[in-house]
Amino acid sequence: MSDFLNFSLEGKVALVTGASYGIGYAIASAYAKSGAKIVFCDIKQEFVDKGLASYEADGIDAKGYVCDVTNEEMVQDMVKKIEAEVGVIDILVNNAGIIKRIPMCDMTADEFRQVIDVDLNAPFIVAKAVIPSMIKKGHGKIINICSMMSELGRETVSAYAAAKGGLKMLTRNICAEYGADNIQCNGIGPGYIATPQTAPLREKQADGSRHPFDQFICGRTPAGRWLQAEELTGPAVFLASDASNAVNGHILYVDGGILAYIGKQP
Ligand code: NAP
Ligand code: GCO
Repeated sequence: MSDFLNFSLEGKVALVTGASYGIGYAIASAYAKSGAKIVFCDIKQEFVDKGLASYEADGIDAKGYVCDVTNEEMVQDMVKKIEAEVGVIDILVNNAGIIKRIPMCDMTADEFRQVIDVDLNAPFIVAKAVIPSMIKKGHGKIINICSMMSELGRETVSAYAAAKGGLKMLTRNICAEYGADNIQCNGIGPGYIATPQTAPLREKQADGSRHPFDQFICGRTPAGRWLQAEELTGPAVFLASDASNAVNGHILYVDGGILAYIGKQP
């Protein structure tokens, strides 16, 4: 089969940041099932250990590293260790992220900076750490996990939207700067996914009714439901494989149709 129809990740080394659970875990697991060697990081050893146990339970041989992706020295050390212990990173997924849902005028500058640090500065730091070896190897794939908030705003998520909007443009700029080195940098923009990050938006109310936001999002999604992290894995494998070598600087929205829909009529 020609490379251009090749969805396999056989023999590739994939680093997924923040992949002990949630979206990162789903993507890393799919990469393993597509033949890749998985390495992931999390900020605490206890979460790395929990992630390793989950991967093992799923029959996946993963390697975990403790690394705060906002810390450039830790990231550089981690990438050197991965290159020595596993191999040069062929695929990077900048997945680690946080959100703070606070009305903008109630948010401190430090809280704003914390979100920008993890959701925008860290993808820059990790990409900068892996690109030199990708250039030497002659290829690389970088996938940044963007968001509906790369395109839309909503109350209480100013820092997150600013970060994810910036991540969309960082994605395009890495494409522009390193496309000639056969590095493809694309984004995935998930819709609303049922993970720990969105659990507060789905919590049952005291009277047992659905959370208002839960009802709102189902009305804004043509699919009429929250999406599952596993529904991102096909697009993620595509963007990590040779099948997408001519796709660069693109944000692939996997949102159940949210961005195409004005919302269910009342
Ligand atoms: P999640 O459940 O909160 O998981 C986030 C992961 O990132 C956790 O493993 C967390 O580790 C890790 N992390 C956070 N800060 C870190 C740091 N400084 N260094 C290393 N790891 C760090 O989130 P998720 O829902 O899976 O989302 C993953 C990505 O998708 C995020 O970028 C998010 O913005 C994006 N996204 C999510 C949705 C959604 O609806 N869920 C939709 C669009 C985009 P700890 O647990 O140790 O903090
Ligand atoms: C929120 C949600 C969203 C999702 C995701 C949507 O509070 O609106 O957390 O931001 O996490 O980014 O694509």
